[in-house]
Order: sequence, then structure tokens, then C-alpha cells
Amino acid sequence: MAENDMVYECVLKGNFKEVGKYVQEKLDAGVEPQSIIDHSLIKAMEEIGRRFEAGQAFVPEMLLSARAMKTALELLKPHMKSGEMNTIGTVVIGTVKGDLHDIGKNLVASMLEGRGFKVINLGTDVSGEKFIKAVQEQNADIICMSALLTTTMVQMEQIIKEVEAAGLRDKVRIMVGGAPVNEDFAKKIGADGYSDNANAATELAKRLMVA
Ligand code: B1M
Repeated sequence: MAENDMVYECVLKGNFKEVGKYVQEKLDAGVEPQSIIDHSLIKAMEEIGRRFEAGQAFVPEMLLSARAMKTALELLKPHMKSGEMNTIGTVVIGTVKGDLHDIGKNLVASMLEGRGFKVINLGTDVSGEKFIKAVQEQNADIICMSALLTTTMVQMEQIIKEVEAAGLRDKVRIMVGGAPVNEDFAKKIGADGYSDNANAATELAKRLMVA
């Protein structure tokens, strides 16, 4: 754990009321937003997940941690935006049907925005139909799907099939991610790319725009 790191402590304990104060302290001290995300926020979420798995924490605790993480991310978001916002492509992003986890997906969305993509965030529990409608309406270049559950990652394959059936597969790139997903799975289901973190997702999106 990050010792004496109050941002980490607040997220771990679900202290969403005070987390902002400590995030601001770090920003004022010149700590990079990305470093706060990587070393305090994500580490705390990993620890609450470990405790949940070990039966030492339960859904209410996870929810409070998630709320604290979101509060912190909202504060960091403006600092992650690049000065010049030339749109380099349009991404439609969502957590797949049946899955309500949105922290990682929102992080990916913020990073993509920060790197100059126009991002249409469809939220959680997103069906193939919703992805397809958004791609058509927004003339999107990339679909970005997130799944955190082994039971919902299978939705990704289904959604890709639906995109194919809608005649859009040649027009849109598809990238996938989320804790249970890996490179092999992405290849198997016919996605164009996989990344295991938000930063890598933005690099992948940029590569897919020129591929
Ligand atoms: Co849930 N949950 N949860 N949960 N939850 C996990 C995922 C779990 C691993 C916990 C555990 O057992 N250790 C486990 C899944 C087990 C499995 O499927 N194998 C689990 C479970 C079981 C459940 C429930 C079923 C629990 C229950 O009700 N009994 C339930 C399911 C609800 C549902 O979705 N239908 C549930 C509910 C919840 C809460 C609502 C309480 C809450 C979510 C709140 C929210 O998101 N608004 C929650 C939380 C917080 C977690 C943990 C603790 C943290 C997830 C998180 O936010 N991580 C999680 C344990 C864990 O992951 N250690 C857990 C931080 C986030 C920054 O990381 O989302 O991985 P992550 O995103 C990363 C990368 O994966 C990647 O970039 C991000 C940043 O680097 N990434 C992408 C993500 N999406 C990407 C897309 C891309 C690219 C990269 O596109 C290209």
C-alpha cells in the first residue's frame, strides 16, 4: 500500500466526502494527475477488490470506494485534458449488457477525451443495439467495450456479431478491455484490439485510427 497516502486511504475506506480535499492537496503539491490515478486510486480499488474476494469487504464497502474513486476522478478530469482539442476520431464507449461496473470504462473515456477523441459514453449495461445506433448516429470510428465480469465478457462476442449483421463491421474498429479480458480472448472474438489499462487504450485507439 501507499504509506500515508490519504487519497488511497479515502478511496479504500469509501470516504467520498474528504477524498477531494486530499486530491487537491496532491495537485497543489505538483503531483501529476496520472500518478494520482495510478498510485493512489487504482491501487485502492485493487485492495478493496482483494478484500472483497477474501470475504473481508462486502458490496456496500465496494460501492463507497467506487463513489470516492468517482469523486476523485471528477476532480482530476479537467487536469487530464490536453490544451488543444482537435478531434482525432469518434469513439462510442460502454460497459456491456448485464455489467454495471463503470469506473475503469469512465477512466478510459476520460483519457480518450484528454487525448483528443470525441467520446460518446453510453454508460453501463449497453446492448448491441445501443452500440449500433450510436455508431450510426455519430458516424463513429471506434467502439470501445468494457466488461468486468466473467459472466458478461461473453456479451462482447455477441455485440461484435450484431455489428457484423448490421453491416457496420468494415466501417468501425472494435476494441475491448476490462479485468477478465485478455489478448487471446480479444482475438478469439474478432476484436481489433485489446488493452489492459486506460493509457494503453488511448495508444491503441490512436493506432486503430491510422490502421
Ligand atoms: Co464488482 N466485481 N461486482 N462491483 N467489483 C469485481 C469486478 C470482482 C473482480 C471482485 C472480486 O471478486 N474480487 C468480481 C468479478 C468476479 C468475476 O467475474 N470473475 C465482482 C463481482 C462478483 C461483482 C458482483 C457480482 C457482486 C455481487 O453483487 N455479488 C456485482 C455485479 C454487478 C453487475 O455488474 N451486474 C458487483 C458490483 C460491484 C459494485 C456495484 C459494488 C462496484 C461497481 C461500482 C461501479 O463501477 N460504479 C464493484 C466494484 C467497485 C468492483 C471492484 C472492487 C473494482 C472494480 C474497479 O472499479 N476497478 C472489482 C475488483 C477489482 O477489479 N479488483 C470488482 C478499478 C478500475 C480502474 O479498474 O475496471 O479493471 P478496471 O479498469 C481498468 C482496466 O481493466 C482497463 O482500464 C481501466 C483503468 O486502467 N479497462 C479497459 C477497463 N475497461 C476497458 C476497456 C478498454 C480498455 C481498457 O477498451 C479497449
